[in-house]
Amino acid sequence: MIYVIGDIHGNKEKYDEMLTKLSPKDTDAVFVLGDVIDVGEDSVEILKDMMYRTNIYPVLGEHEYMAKKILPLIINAKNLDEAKAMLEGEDKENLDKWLSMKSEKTISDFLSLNEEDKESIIDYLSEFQPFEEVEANGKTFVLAHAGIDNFEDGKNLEEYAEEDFVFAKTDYSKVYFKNKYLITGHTPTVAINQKFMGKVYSKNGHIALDCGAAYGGKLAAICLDALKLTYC
Ligand SMILES: [Mn+2]
Repeated sequence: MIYVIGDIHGNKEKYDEMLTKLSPKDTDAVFVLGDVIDVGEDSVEILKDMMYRTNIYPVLGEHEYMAKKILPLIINAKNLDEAKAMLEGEDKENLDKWLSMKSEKTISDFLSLNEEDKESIIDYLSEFQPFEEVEANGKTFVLAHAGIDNFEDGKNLEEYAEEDFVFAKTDYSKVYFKNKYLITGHTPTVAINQKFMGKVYSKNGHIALDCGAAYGGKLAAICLDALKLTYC
């Protein structure tokens, strides 16, 4: 079976609950659709759990994009204040931007790890893929955290930049692919259409999974083989 889980945002309770509900086998594949970290309290703990599971495949969100840019630069800082003081110019702007994305707890928890764990978190973040394309039950699915910016018909997915996938502004009224579904997180489904509050949005070749787990809503997952939804 192939599963895709939406934006977890540091909510370990819902992450654990979802994995318990899905109970993936070692031979199953669980794609985590980006924005695993920030907002919630348990980002680093979730990453540490994910990295030891061989059946979890992480997709890059803009929060991990910022993390993998900044964490290597502040790896020797003792705390957030020291991290702020050691950066300047564009690096400092990037840290400020990431902090405005509710990353303070993620950074503090990261800085309190031992050297080996810090290195393994940074290594793991580099494994997050900008997109994935998977087939299940005769259907093809493109997985991209926010969607695809600078979209051109027929353009190979490899040709897009990471930024096109993680910061995309997706037009949910537009059919991007004739024969493929586009699965995204990032945009809470309630922001696509009020009627989908707390529910997965599925229309026009889109499947949007972010049901607002970060803000008191639900964490959603889809089993691609059966197109079955699971909520926590
Ligand atoms: Mn996002």
